[in-house]
Amino acid sequence: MSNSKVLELTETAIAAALALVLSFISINYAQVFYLELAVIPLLVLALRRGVFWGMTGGLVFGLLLIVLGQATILTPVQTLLEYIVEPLSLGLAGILRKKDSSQTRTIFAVAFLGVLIKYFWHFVAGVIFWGQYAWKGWGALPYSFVVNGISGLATATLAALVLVVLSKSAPQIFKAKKRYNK
Ligand code: 218
Repeated sequence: MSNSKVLELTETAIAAALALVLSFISINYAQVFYLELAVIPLLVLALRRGVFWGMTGGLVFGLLLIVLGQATILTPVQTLLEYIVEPLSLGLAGILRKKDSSQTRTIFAVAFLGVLIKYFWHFVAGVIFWGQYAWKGWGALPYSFVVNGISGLATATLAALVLVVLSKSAPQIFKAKKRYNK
């Protein structure tokens, strides 16, 4: 295995582990309002390493949530959608990364695209599986749209702000090392 693969694998493991730690201090208010800090290290990974490693980090994180009993499981298909397809697809935002991804507009674009894709799956799962929790008089579709729209916007905004602050103090976080320099 080349040195660069070792670096990428190590960074992927660190990002997934950080995401797991952050998931413990994220907000999940009554399964209605979510503020998910876990996306922050996964977006850093996508910004540094692009789509493949971003998706791999997301997959590892989603599997960790399931294995450690941290996933909210309603049905097998819902679990697949919200804890495998969803974190996998967050990494797709890495398609917008640059050689130097520390620019504010790159960070905003990746954060909003990634979280938009992620919350698209939560919205779909919400319509199919979470309808029984809808407020009185609300259909599953508008309920899921409002719940996931607000949570997605809040999560994307917070993630983008944190990443931009990080990029000002430590821009090197967003520039991937090509290979290990002795
Ligand atoms: C309408 C509705 N309510 C709840 C959920 C579940 N959901 C939403 C956002 C984020 C997450 C992942 C938390 O780790 C989950 C499980 C939904 N999809 N739709």
